[in-house]
Amino acid sequence: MRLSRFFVPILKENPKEAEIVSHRLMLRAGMIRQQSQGIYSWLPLGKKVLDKVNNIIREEQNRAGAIELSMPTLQSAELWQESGRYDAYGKEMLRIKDRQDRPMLYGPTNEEMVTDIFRSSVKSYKDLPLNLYHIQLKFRDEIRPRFGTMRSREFMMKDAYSFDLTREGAEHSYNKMFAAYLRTFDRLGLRAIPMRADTGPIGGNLSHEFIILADTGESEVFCHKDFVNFDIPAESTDFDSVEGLKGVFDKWTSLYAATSEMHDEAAFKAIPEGERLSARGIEVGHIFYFGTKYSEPMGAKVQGPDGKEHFVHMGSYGIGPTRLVPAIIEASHDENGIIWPESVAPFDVVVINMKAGDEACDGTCELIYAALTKAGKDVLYDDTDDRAGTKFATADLIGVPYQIIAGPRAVANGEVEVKNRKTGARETMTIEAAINRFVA
Ligand code: P5A
Repeated sequence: MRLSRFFVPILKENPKEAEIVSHRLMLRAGMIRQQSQGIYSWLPLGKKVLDKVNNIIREEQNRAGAIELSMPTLQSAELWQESGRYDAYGKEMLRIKDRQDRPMLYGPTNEEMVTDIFRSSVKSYKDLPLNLYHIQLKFRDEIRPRFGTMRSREFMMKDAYSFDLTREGAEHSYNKMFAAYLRTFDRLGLRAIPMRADTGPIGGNLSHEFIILADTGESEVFCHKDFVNFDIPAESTDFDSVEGLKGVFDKWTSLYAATSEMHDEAAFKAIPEGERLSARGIEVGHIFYFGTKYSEPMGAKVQGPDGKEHFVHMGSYGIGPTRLVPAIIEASHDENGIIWPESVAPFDVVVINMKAGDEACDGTCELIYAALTKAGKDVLYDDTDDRAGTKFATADLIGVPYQIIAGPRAVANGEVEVKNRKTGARETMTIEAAINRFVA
C-alpha cells in the first residue's frame, strides 16, 4: 500500500477527550472515529488490525472444534420473552419497533437466537457436542461508555455457544474454550489470566473472566503472581482429550485469582505476601456454563441414548475484539506511539523514502516494495513528500514492527537502514540483505 493513496487521517495534536493512552493513540493514528457517543467507525488502519485480531480468534475457535456461522444484529423480542430476559435485561437493551409495530431489539448477546437455531434442527444426542460461533456487532446501551472502543455501546464480540447432552460433556466443552482462549490471547501478544467472576445477566454459576493486567483497567483483580509464567497449551493440543484439557483447566485454576465481585480476602491473604498480585485489569473475554437456563424455557432438547428427551446443557463464550485492540496498545506502546506485536500489526514493514522524487531513492524503494509484496508481505510504502521527521514520527506512531529507511547517502552505497520499532535498533545493510531479512 502506498501511503500517498491510503487513508490514514493522522492527528498532530493530542485529542482532549482521550483519557487513556490507547484511546489517544488510536485517534492520533487515524484508526477510529467516534460517530456518536460510544459508536465508532473503524478507519482503514484500524480495520486492518481488527481483521488480524479476528483471524487469530477464528483460527483458535476452529482448532477447538467450534463452527462459524453468522446471526443477525437485529432480533425479535419474542425470543427474549420466551427466555424471560426481555424484561430482565433493562435499559442496556436497545429496543426498536419495525413498521408493523413489532418489537425488535439490537442484540446485546445471542443465547436466545442460537438456542432457537439449535432447537429447530438438532433432535438427537448423536449430533452433539456442538459449538456454534460468530463474530458480530452487539449493542449495549452502557451507562458510561468510555475509553474509546474499550467500553463502547456498539462493539464487536466473538460469541460461541456450546450444546451437550450432559453436564460432564458441557464441562469438556468449557475446557476446550478455556484452552482456546489461553492460546488466542498468547498469540495476540497478551498474558491473560482466567479469574472467577460474577455471571451477571448471562447467568449460571460457573464463569471465568480473562483479564489482562493494566493500570488503566476498569476491574480490580487479585491473584497469585505465578500466573504470569504459566505455560500456554501448545498448538498440538488434542482438543478431544478430556483428561488433557482437564489438566490445563486444573493447572490454570490451581491458584487464587478473582475479580473484586468474587474476591475472598481470607483466601487471598493465605498466599504468602511476596506472591500476591493486587492490580487493575481489562476483561477481554468471559466464558460461562449455565446448564439448562435457556434450553428449558425454550424447549431445546434432544433424544438421549436412553430414548428419553433431555434438555441440553449449554455454555457461552465471549471475546471482545474491539476491546482487544486498545488492550494490546495499553500493553505495548512507548512515548512515540504504538508498538504492534507482529501477529496483529497492520503492516509487516514500512518502507520510508527519505527523498521522494530522487531517482535513486525512488528506484530503491520501488524495488524493495515490489520484492516484499511479491513475497506475500504486507508492506506500507511511504512515498509521500513529507519531511523526514514527519515520516519517522508517522512510522513510529502507527507502530509497524520494522522500518526500511532509504536515504540518498545510504542508497548511493547500495544500502538502506532497517529499524526495529520495538527495540529502536538500527542496522545498515545492502538492499539485497534488507529484502532477504524479510523474505528468508
Ligand atoms: C458470552 C458470549 C457474554 O455476553 N454471551 C455470549 C456472553 N459475555 S460478556 O462478558 O457480557 O461479554 C463478552 C465480552 O465482550 C466484550 N464486551 C465489550 N467490549 C467493548 N465494549 C463493551 N461495552 C463490551 N461489553 C462486553 C468483553 O471483552 C467481554 O469479555
